[in-house]
Amino acid sequence: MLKSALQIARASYAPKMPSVLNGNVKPVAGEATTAVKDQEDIARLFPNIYGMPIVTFEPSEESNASETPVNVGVILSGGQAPGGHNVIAGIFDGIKNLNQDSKLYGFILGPAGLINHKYKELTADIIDEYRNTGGFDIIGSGRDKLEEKEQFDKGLEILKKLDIKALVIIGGDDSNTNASILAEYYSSINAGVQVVGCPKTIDGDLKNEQIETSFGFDTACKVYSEVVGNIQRDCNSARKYWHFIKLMGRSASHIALETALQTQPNMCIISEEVEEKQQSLDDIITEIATVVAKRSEMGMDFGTVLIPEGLIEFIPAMKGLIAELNDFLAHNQEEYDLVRRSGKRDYIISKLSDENAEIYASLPETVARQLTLDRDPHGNVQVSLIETEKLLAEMVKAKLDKWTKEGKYSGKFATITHFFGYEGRCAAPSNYDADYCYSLGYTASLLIASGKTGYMSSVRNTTAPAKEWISGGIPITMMMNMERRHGEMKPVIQKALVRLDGKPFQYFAANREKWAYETAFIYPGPIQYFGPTEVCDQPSITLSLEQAK
Ligand code: FBP
Repeated sequence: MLKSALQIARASYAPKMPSVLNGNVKPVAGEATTAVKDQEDIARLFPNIYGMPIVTFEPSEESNASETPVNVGVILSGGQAPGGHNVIAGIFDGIKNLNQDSKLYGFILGPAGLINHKYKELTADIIDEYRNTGGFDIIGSGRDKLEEKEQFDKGLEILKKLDIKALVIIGGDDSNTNASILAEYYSSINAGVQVVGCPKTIDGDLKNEQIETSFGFDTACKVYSEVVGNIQRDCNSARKYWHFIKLMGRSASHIALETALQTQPNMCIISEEVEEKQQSLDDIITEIATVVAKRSEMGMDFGTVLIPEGLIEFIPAMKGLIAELNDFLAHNQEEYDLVRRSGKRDYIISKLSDENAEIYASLPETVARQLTLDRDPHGNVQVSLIETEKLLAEMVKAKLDKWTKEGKYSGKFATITHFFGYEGRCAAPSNYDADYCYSLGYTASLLIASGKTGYMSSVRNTTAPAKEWISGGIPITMMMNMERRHGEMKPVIQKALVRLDGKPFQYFAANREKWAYETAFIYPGPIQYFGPTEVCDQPSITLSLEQAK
């Protein structure tokens, strides 16, 4: 494979690790834990793995060497996130350190690989090819859900055949929820297979008191901030466009918020605030148009607006419309597919409640169509396919046209729209993600060596230099509560949305007025991999603010 000079240099980068992981360790257990909410239900559903203590690895006199090989299986689940290959490299080095004959098997294309028995052994040569690289292409990823007993049993067949002692599931909140269900099931039947999770998602919404951040968030946000910064410099040079920029994040607005903190755009919408204030689409449009008009009066017919991908589902009226559409299409998809393209919009309008029909009819043609596109495997609308950035740009234009007619506005308004998501998900991991991921993987191997199951690998104190990071494991049930999913109450890991009382949002809220009118753009530039630590090793601003004492 031909490689760039940077790839070659990057291949030999040795991730920085918590110093405790350089020697032998022992797990030190804390107090018994409880679930964040609905403790009785979670305890009842997870009788074998509920209540376990948090463990922290501390130096030990005793060797961690294992007399027998420790074979491990690994699955990459869900969307790509920078650093996944380093988690796998960390697991590999960790289990080889336990016993040189240990083997690592990767299941191909996500959870489906386990069920269909598609796997490959990840040898030293393969691992070395992928160290410090972005992407999940070493084994591929997939969004199939592991949740049925038949799937667990089918998986167990291949795990037994390969003499696999433990399975590491690298995924987001749903995949780690399923990891704990699998851990519970394998414990209940004494299958002899441990299950350990790893916190992944660029969305940054798998975090809590114990898990500081999900991996990939840091790199993805740095990539988006680079391009948003470049756009802002262009914008400030030409002074003739308003850029409407949508940023990934299925539900939470962490990515948009972090990118705003790094680049100081003129506006950034935060979905969680829209929901809290019960804003309508028109409220958001008016808010943007007001800033556009005021900047225009100040002689600035240009600017940037950041829009979180999940926005549409946080606008209360749109949420109601989408819920009705999800439900309707779940039962009538075939009939809908048979309707001619030109008649689809009227067909949907005729089937919705009066209130939702009115909202649907008011939407531009493209967005109305996008709201009825195929659902994801969970039955949800695929927000990454909805062009919210175009919707907002068009509607702000319509509002300004109206104001022009009413003599309230006389500026120019030319827009360019962008969507950044896939550009950042497979970027070469920043030093933070390269180090964090390798440590997460290495820690997972130690959790396995300590016989733990139903735990998530955890590396904490990551705003300090890496040698001071704390390695350990968090019982997954501790992060769970009961939520309604598809009409049924299910145990799930709580999704971490942007907290309006949190320091990152508070910092943004305190500065946004200034950023709107002063053009205080920041241009962060590209991720730096080699150079001074203050340039190369900084964590995200979100994490730094959250962890600030
Ligand atoms: P994960 O939570 O599975 O990591 O994926 C997050 C994400 O990148 C979202 O930001 C985005 O909405 C979605 O994946 C896109 O999904 P797909 O990869 O299926 O296009």
